[in-house]
Amino acid sequence: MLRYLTAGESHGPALTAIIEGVPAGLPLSEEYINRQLARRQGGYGRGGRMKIESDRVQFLSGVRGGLTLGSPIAVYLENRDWSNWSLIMAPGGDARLAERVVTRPRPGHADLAGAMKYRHRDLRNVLERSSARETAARVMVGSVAGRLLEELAVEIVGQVVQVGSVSVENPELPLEELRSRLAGSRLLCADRQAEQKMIAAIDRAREAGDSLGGVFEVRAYGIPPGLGSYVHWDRKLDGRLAGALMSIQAVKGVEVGLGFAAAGRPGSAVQDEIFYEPNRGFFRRTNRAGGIEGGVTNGETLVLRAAMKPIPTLYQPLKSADIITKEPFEASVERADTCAVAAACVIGEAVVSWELAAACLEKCGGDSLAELKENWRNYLAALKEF
Ligand code: EPS
Repeated sequence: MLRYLTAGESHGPALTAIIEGVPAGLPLSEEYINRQLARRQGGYGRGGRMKIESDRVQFLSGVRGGLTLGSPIAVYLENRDWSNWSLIMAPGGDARLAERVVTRPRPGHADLAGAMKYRHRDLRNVLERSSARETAARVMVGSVAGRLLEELAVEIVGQVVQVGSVSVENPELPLEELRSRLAGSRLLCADRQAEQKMIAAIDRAREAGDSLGGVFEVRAYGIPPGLGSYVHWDRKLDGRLAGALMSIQAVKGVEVGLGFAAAGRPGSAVQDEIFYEPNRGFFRRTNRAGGIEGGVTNGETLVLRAAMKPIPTLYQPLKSADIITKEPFEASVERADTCAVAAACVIGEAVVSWELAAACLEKCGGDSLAELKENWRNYLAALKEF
């Protein structure tokens, strides 16, 4: 079983993760994870914090000589901003803490509901953990899963398909073309014309003190039929993937395949008909289901989309009420991202990689990579015989 825990506050000393269940013998380097972290930090529209951070991990356990050991992998990621917050965030407490108590909940954040739940009188105790800084930990975890999937020839590709009201013309590009178009993109967008318009929209939003959301898509290529299961609700892979994507900060909606559009079509325009050719086996000519039927992968490309709301931290004031004085005030901030959809897309790739790696291990098991690959090959061979 693959599992992980993360810990860390946004302005605390570090983020950490413990990952358990990764087979032994998987080639894994800190640099590999750092490359994914750098992608998360990029994307046009990020704010001042990303100029401070330069996310780089250190393995504390579970990896030796460039290979996983099969033991828990502990990963450590330092917050550079910590040096500016070490008194306020000190575990031992400091007199200066009292002057910096946060009592003004920001609309759209976990601040107020979180404080009510945990009986906090300082909203910093909520916002430090609810912050999207935590997603750096999920990218480091997800990239370990991504490394495992590479060994099984599964490829995960994310692309931004909408920012604000600007959408890409055609998200259905062949994989090679999609890859090459994404390579030089500043927004993880494969449509250069749309990207220019998105960048202009982000500039306008920044000047207006506003923020923008959008939609990103994550595709998984090379997934065989039979991952996940129809037999019980918590084994349905679409449910797990949707839960993982939905748990990303600011994500408000998830679609698989046609998603919400399927509701408005007649049944004849929603299902994917099944064909058989001796050298190809069973296949579909359409992929409206997005690669999953009945909670089980069907061998077609997995297509998932997530909608991200505009970041709620605005330079424009929003009405709120103080938790101590109960007085109304207007919430505004000094530092925020204008648009983080490209970052969310990288996080989406990470959480999808995690769920798929877990599903692959559930299907084919293996304490070592060699054993997993043997089981995987046998499974693929059996599918050919079906
Ligand atoms: C975030 C607010 C900003 C973002 C942060 C998420 O941080 P700060 O409060 O330090 O200005 O930069 O994102 C990250 C730190 C990150 O690594 O992505 C929030 O409130 O969610």
